[in-house]
Amino acid sequence: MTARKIIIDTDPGQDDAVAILLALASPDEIEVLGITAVAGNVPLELTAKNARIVCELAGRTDIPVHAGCDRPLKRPLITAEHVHGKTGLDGPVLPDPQMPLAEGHGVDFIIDTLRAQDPGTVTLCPLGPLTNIATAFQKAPDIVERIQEIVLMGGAYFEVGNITPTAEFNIHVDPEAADIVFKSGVPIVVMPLDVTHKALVTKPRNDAFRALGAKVGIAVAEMTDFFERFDKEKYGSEGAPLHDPCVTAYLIRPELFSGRHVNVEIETQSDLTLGMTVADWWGVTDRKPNALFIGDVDADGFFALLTERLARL
Ligand SMILES: [Ca+2]
Repeated sequence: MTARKIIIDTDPGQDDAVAILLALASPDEIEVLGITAVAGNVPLELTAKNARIVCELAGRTDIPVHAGCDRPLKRPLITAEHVHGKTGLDGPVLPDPQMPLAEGHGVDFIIDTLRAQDPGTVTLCPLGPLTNIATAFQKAPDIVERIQEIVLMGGAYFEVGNITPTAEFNIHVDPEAADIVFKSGVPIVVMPLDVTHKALVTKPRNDAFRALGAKVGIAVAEMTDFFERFDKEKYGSEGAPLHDPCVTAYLIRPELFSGRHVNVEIETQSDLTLGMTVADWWGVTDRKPNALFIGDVDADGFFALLTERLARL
């Protein structure tokens, strides 16, 4: 099996950090061509910095990290410091990155990489608002058919919403960008809240990260400790959901996940339900399926994979 080539588009975010670490710890399955930062959980300056902090934590200063778009296509930026803390990566004390940002805009990196690689060999992994991806599609429509697949974290159907009663954060922040991506015709795999809310960092799972003893395991345990305060208070759940790592885990062990190939459309008009992912889970329309919408995960298998891989860093 040759490693799958991916670009990670991200707004770190503690859970983004874990998703990136999982990818970097799995070179047999995943080749990270580069990372593009986008404004989301925190402003771009911080997400671009945090992405480099994570690469340095993994000892991978060779990964190019590009800064992308600093605001959504048509709306002011909404951020989530209430979840992730002021830095976006609150929890562990990690040094400021020494590695510089790679030259060139993140959107151009996505375009140039897709044009340079063979068609159908690059997967995009968006872990934040879809601004960079949609901007790349608008600027260079020729790249759309060169994408192998998009595996993204975003949306919700049964869990409905987290930033509003009916919308998940990533999609709500830039619904116009999400609309462009979901209408693009690219094969899409969606990790909605429906599945990520089943990937909970319980105390034993957090202890397993910490017990790795290495720098990475302890940092991840401290990140999820921080992240957890918010979700325990909000949902009364037994631990914090690890949203974004579902994306990179799917690339390594897709059999851990199950879902349905359905039509997903994005609400862009209604103030009340802006950014809602209207998934035709029950097949009640004749709208054409455009996404594999994941609904379930083998959570024990997921955490076993994560712990085993983080131990390698
Ligand atoms: Ca994220």
